Amino acid sequence: MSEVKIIGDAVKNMPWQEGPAEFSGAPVWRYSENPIIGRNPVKEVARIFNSAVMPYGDEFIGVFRGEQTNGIPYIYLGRSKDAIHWNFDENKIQFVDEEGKPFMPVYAYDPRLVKVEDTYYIIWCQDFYGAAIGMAKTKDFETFVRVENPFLPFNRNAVLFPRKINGNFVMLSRPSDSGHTPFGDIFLSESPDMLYWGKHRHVMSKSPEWWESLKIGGGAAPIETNEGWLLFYHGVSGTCNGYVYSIGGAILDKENPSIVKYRCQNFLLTPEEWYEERGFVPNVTFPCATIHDAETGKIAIYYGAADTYVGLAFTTVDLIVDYIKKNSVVRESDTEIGRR
Ligand code: BMA
Repeated sequence: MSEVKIIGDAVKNMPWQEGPAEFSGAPVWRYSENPIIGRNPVKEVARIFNSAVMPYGDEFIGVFRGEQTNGIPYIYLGRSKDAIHWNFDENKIQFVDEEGKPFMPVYAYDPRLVKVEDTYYIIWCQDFYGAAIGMAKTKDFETFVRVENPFLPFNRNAVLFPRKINGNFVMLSRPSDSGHTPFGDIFLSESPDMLYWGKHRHVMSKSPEWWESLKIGGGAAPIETNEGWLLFYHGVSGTCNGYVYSIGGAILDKENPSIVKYRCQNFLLTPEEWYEERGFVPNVTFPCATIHDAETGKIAIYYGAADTYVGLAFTTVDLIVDYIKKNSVVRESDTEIGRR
């Protein structure tokens, strides 16, 4: 067994459930009480899914995709003592501009929550004359100030790295089209100031494996380990009956994360349970966050299920890095610097 180390903080009260002694596939197991968030969780919100959580003080906080009963998605704040049972604010997060004036997106979905230095950033998808990435920052989860939109449309999937690399903020994103995008690779962009983004690099493409043969997109914020950045992402396959979203894993180079060091050819989790196969959009497992404990190496993966629920799955950094390395296939488009 490897001795991989998570570089980060210890998490008090880490959500956890022991796994089986043996695995037939990837060493990832679902929480037995899944889904952890059911239908109609908040007044006028039909479903919460594709949401991101993190430790906050001795407790937990999260930004949740709330699909309102009128069909418009917005981001809601939630708090929890155990990262499993969540209390949501009834009102959606109120975003303001730099002068403190209300500045709400038309809609907002698939939020990620990432702390870089002393600031928490929320990254989501919104309308910017077409689907694009929106961002806001907060230090206290009371005032949420919008940050300039980092990219032009169309782009519907972005997540920040939890620290600057070589002095710059780094963001993964997946440029797309205006529809349900039957293509898509993961790219990386850098910014010195969260205002101007550049030094764009290609990180990884879809692969010939069935579960990620149509498109891929970044998922949870990368986890720093001594082996590199551990990335849980989503891979999509196009069946005759619609898309299937599975969870994949890769390890990116620490100093130059457009280089993929290892990439698991097998999915880590694919829709199998009723709450993943049945819902508003069937056959979706969509990772948006992890909680990870540097002391024990435990990892809890939070994923949207069937665009209807939130599911929780577990692994450890030793088990998952070992599995990704043993089943790794990297191609030229993964290992190159990604600059043409
Ligand atoms: C993607 C996004 C996700 C969603 C998925 C499956 O394009 O819209 O929010 O979970 O499709 O419907």
